[in-house]
Amino acid sequence: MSATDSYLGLRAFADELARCGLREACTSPGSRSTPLVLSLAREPRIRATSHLDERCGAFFALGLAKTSGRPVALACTSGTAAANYAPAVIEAHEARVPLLVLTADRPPELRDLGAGQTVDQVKLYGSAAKWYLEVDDRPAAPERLRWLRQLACRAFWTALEGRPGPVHLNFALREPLVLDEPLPAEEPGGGGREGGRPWLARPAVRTEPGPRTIDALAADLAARPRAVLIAGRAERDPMLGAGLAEFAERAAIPLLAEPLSGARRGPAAIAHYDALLRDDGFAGAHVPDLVLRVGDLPTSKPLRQWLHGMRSAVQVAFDPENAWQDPAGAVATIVGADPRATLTTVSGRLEPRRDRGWLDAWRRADHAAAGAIAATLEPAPLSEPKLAAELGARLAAATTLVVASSMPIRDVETFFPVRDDAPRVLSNRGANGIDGTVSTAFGTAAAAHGPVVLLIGDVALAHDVGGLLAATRLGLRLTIVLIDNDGGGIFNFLPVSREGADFERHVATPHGLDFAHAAALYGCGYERAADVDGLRAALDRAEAAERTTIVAVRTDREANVALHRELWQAVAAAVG
Ligand SMILES: Cc1ncc(C[n+]2csc(CCOP(=O)(O)OP(=O)(O)O)c2C)c(N)n1
Ligand SMILES: [Mg+2]
Repeated sequence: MSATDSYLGLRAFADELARCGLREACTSPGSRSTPLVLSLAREPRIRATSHLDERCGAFFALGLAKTSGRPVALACTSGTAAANYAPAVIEAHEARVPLLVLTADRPPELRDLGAGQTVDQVKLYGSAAKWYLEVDDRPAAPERLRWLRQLACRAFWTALEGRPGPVHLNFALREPLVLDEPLPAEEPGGGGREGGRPWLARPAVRTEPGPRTIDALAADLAARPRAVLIAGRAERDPMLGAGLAEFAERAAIPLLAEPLSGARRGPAAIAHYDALLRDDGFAGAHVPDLVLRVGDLPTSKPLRQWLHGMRSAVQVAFDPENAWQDPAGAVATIVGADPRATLTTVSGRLEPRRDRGWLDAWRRADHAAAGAIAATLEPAPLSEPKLAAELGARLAAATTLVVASSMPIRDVETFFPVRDDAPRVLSNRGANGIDGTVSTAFGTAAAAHGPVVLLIGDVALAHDVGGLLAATRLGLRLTIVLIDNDGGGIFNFLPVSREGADFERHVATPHGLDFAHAAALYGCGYERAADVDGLRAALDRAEAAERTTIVAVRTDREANVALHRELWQAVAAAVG
């Protein structure tokens, strides 16, 4: 077997991925992966970005795939290189993001014999990979090339369709790994199908609801007027948020939408449900009799507990991707049809004059909560909640906001206003990791049409500080809003915070890092903002800058807990 055979096969494979619609590949360096990486890089319809750290590369691919909605290919060498993909592959599985993970490996005759950089890569990502296949290295006969074309299509469509997720192909590659003659233009067997069509097309399926589903939902809504619509993270259908808002308004039911749903909009949206539901009096007096759930469960713990504690409410989940978002076993019906299509049809069946008293009660409470929050934050210095509220009010509709796990995503959920022109909000909430956040945001920046802002804590930034390399190496621009409370501020809310020095050292993990040095190392701008005016000016400058800028806001973990408690009390008093 010659290198020409390997390259002919991989050229057909890459051509077929491009025909399916793949546009992005993230490569990492190595020797065994050379034919794989060069074949992707040389396919003109694919943009191949290079990442020297596979963990960063995989999270970058995740951000690209989330933002674009298309599968993204990853290619790396053998050994621990491939293992470094694992966190992003797990997140992609949990969050249902399509990835094509292409790892290079030794052929069977070199495995488990002490050959260099060889580890067991068979099913390396376990159940996180939706589909796994060993791909051997074979002479480029016509039937082999036809199989590789079919394989590329199958991998692409498998990652994208049904429940999207990562597909792992492990390529055994034999030496020589580089060509010693030009690759012939002709492909044995004649190449792909006419007209640039993929070998195998798989038109997307949108599951329309059946008449019985519609009848049942319409009957539920008629019989149970105290309904709520809960919307959590849903990244696939860009029209879903507006569709849910329209339905909630027509049905006159409160819409409790996490910003990750894109549905915190329209007159039925309730922005401050997290703060409202912390008040037992409010939560108890506003128990619904029907709950419609779309997308992931929102992050809010009070919301989750409220949903879990309901005995009499009928809970209906829309789950076209078979994701089973119901840890408490509260859901009575799962509708597998597309939620937007279903609710649009149901809204045609609603009684024309539904009572608006239930929705109005929620809206009055939300209004009161917003007033209490503003009155508490207004006179106080710049804080974590104020920062979230400020971003919620200021970011333009064309912006994409990437939010780190821990307190940033919670503050965005609690303090973002209702806005019809809200920015798109993305977050790695499949597995809730704080890892790979910077890289995910750069991947988003590579795919988004408008500016990208990252809201991140200091521990999460320290965790993926190497991701900053994309700023200069790939020439990508982000505004990074860093909340630096020198440790994991989220843990100060927990009982473990009473454990003194052990808590500080092993849980809060203060590090004392000055991220100005990280900014300097990675060629980024750096500014500190001490108050709201300073923050606004710094954000203006960062957004106009040609390079990535870190805008750092220093906060105090204990004061942050006290402020959150003060805010929750103020909301409770306002609605009590
Ligand atoms: C990879 C990973 N490791 C550990 C955790 C547990 N964890 C959750 S939040 C957090 C601290 C995050 O700190 P920071 O980013 O500074 O945000 P803050 O809590 O201060 O808002 C940690 C370590 C996690 N979610 N993911
Ligand atoms: Mg922190």
